[in-house]
Amino acid sequence: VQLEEELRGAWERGELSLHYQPIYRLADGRPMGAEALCRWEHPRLGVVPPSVFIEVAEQSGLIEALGRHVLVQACQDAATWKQPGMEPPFVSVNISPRQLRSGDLPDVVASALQATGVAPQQLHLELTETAVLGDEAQASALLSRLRATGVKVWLDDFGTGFSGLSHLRRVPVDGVKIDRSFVADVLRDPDDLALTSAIIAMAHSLGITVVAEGIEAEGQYAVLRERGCDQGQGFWLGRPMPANDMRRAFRDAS
Ligand code: G
Ligand code: G
Ligand code: MN
Ligand code: NA
Repeated sequence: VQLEEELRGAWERGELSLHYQPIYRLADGRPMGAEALCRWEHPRLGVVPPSVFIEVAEQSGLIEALGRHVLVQACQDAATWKQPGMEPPFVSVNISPRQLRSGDLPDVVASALQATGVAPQQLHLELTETAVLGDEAQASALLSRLRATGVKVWLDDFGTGFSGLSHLRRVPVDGVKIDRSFVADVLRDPDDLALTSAIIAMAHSLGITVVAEGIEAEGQYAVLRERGCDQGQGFWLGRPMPANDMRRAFRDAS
């Protein structure tokens, strides 16, 4: 309860900020965009990781206001990444199950885009597989509505849910992010490599982009590229960084 009280108003007090982790095209190593990751600089406790406070925000309902701030800030930052003559880098924003269920997500997304002048194609929403699992028909309708605006929808932590590959036929998404638990063992465990290759092949047959997360070693990058994985992120490629550093990195890559 105390953390919840302290989280209330934390955005307004400037304690919350977004860091960005770059996402690269594996074929040529070009940075394509970045995932926004929220950080809480607590006045007493120091940095509180989102694995702790997002859950608190989700349980308490604070996630709805926090999620609106995050979307606007992420779009504001992404607006500064555009370079003349290059495709603007995308920003990928995590959406929690409660945000997805709240019903006003399409409006919240539309107003964030409008306020910042960011094109819908530049915004990706990361939904967890479990969030869309509950009511497949309702989730599909919502995802279709979001995608109709031009925003791209990615399934996060893909492979960890129950439904797996068959789900992809019925839930309309633009991309899947292979969970880092598979990527971690892709060089050691033939089953994980087989599963990862199957996800890539299946997703591609449905026209879906595949992103690997948690790439921590060059060997993982190499094998994923060889298997046709489209994009990737991870500590070996780039750690989450403040918005200014991210902007410079995109500029230097252009
Ligand atoms: O950075 P870290 O590995 O601690 O992130 C832990 C979790 O917090 C991840 O699953 C990530 O998706 C989630 N997360 C980070 N930032 C946000 C955010 O702005 N909104 C939501 N809903 N989840 C976030
Ligand atoms: O659940 P989600 O995919 O949104 O989680 C993103 C989190 O993963 C971020 O908090 C980020 O810090 C973390 N992350 C990013 N790259 C790596 C990596 O290479 N290894 C590990 N262990 N975590 C990573
Ligand atoms: Mn994510
Ligand atoms: Na993930």
